[in-house]
Amino acid sequence: MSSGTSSRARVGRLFAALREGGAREALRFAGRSFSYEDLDASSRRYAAALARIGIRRGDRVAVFAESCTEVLVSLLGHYRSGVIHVPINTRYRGEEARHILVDSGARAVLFEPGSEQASVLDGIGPLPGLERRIAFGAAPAPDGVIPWDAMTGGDFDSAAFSSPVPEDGDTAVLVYTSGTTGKSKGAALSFRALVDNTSALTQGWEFAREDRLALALPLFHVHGLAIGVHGALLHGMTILLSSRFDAAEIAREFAEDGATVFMGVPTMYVRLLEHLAAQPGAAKALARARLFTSGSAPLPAADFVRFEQATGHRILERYGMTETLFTLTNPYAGERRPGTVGFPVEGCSVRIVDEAGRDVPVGEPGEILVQSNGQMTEYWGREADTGVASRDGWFVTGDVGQSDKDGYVRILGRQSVDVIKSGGFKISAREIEDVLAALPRIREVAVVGLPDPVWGERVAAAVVLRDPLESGALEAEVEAEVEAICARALADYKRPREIRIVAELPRNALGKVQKHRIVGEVFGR
Ligand code: MLC
Ligand code: AMP
Repeated sequence: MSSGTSSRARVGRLFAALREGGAREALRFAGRSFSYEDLDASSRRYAAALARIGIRRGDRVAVFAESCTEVLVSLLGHYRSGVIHVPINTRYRGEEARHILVDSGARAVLFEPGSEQASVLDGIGPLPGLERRIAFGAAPAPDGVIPWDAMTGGDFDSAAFSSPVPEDGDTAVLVYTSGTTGKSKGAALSFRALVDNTSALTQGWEFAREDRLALALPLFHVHGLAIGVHGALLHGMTILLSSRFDAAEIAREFAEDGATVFMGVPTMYVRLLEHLAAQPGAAKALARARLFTSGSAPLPAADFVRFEQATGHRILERYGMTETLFTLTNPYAGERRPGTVGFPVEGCSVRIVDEAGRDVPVGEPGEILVQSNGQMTEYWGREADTGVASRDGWFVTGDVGQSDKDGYVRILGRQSVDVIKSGGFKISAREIEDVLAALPRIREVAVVGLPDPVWGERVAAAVVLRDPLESGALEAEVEAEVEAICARALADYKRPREIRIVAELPRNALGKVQKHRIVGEVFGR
């Protein structure tokens, strides 16, 4: 469970603000404000309640809920007790969520009755090992489910969990991420990785106690979770939390709640720009901000320029990955160069190599390898996959990049056409292909990402039918079937937005499907 020395220095740093923050505002959510003292006390009660129900250090507890106070309190409670926090993407449907619950061996799951996630859990039904369900929110907890009050209310031993239990090498979270293969894998991130990497990154960005972070990124991925929550805790900042992103609400937080920092995926900046076009008055409040950052997908240089014209801010773009956390960033003080992700974060090294693994000259494209102080410990329970991801001590990102003469790195794309990034979510083309291939009418299917100005990429599918196409009506039927099976089996953002029926898929001489040709020849992009 723990690796190396038994230091607790990083865990201690993560909890310093809770220990010492007192009455300062730690969190604002849905119009309510919580001090550091409040978060300290409620997360201690929650940790004590976990112990009472027999959940211990090293056990996994899944959280399947939109961002809210309870999600944050449970995260802190898990950290205190050394229980591994397993967030699940709230857009996931039955099979996707079931896979994470089973793969992580979760002993408990936290959710909100009446929510979409509650119906998904109902559909999944009982699972061996998943002994407890914990509910929060206004709706009453169903029979057999532990209500939130029982986890955080009432008396508790005030000394319990005042010192967090885990060591720095312990796994803090399992963040599930897709790869080129179908099923998602859990990246095990230790306290050491989270604290070392996040503090290096955010010190560079001059995060400070006075900052108020407008946080609308989901807390089930590392962008919102690692930089957002850990960054804010390490600097004792205030989090202005939204359950989901809404451009008008972000603008309001800058105008009325004193927000100073915003982090987003590029799609959120497109939405903010649309909002500013409709409400030009909002730009004034954004102009007063201290910092805007972008990551998780390429920020088009044109959006960088439009945002600067509207607000005077040059968005600071950085690059990262669930498995390695954040490895490249533009400088805070120096030139933030559009279309680039800057330089290695302190504690990280980056190489750009050719197919033989040799460093390429400046300006030449190559695959990006990284060594990171935020490197995951393993893919949970998947030793072979963990091994394959590393080459001579370097993590193989699968991304292609080049550096310029000043050392700024530019991300050019990915090695694999089977990985799609849409709105900042990573999507496995294979997973969608497997779902569509189950339709009796479909003989073959290839899923690709099409370039898109709002989403970065949009999911599209080229389909070969078992019977030759008879009429246009059939095309509509196929679309309806695809839509229906996706609605049952896949998160909404994975549904193909364009479907084309083709006589055959383009292949090379060896019979391998050529996806780049599908993008051009079938979809005309
Ligand atoms: C929503 N939709 C998407 C989508 N999100 N379509 C494609 N890609 C997406 N990412 C679709 C829905 O299916 C729906 O379609 C329609 O958009 C409206 O849904 P919504 O729920 O109202 O969308 P919205 O809330 O506006 O969501 C957009 C978004 C969201 C950008 C806020 O996608 C998001 O939170 N993305 C952030 C992902 C993230 O945090 N990534 C970090 C990974 S970590 P329809 O047809 O049903 O109407 C990482 C490492 C690193 O990458 O370096 O950071
Ligand atoms: P994830 O697996 O969801 O953590 O996504 C990581 C991937 O997101 C990386 O491997 C990149 O492909 C992509 N990514 C992250 N940040 C950037 C960026 N600034 N520019 C381009 N791609 C990015």
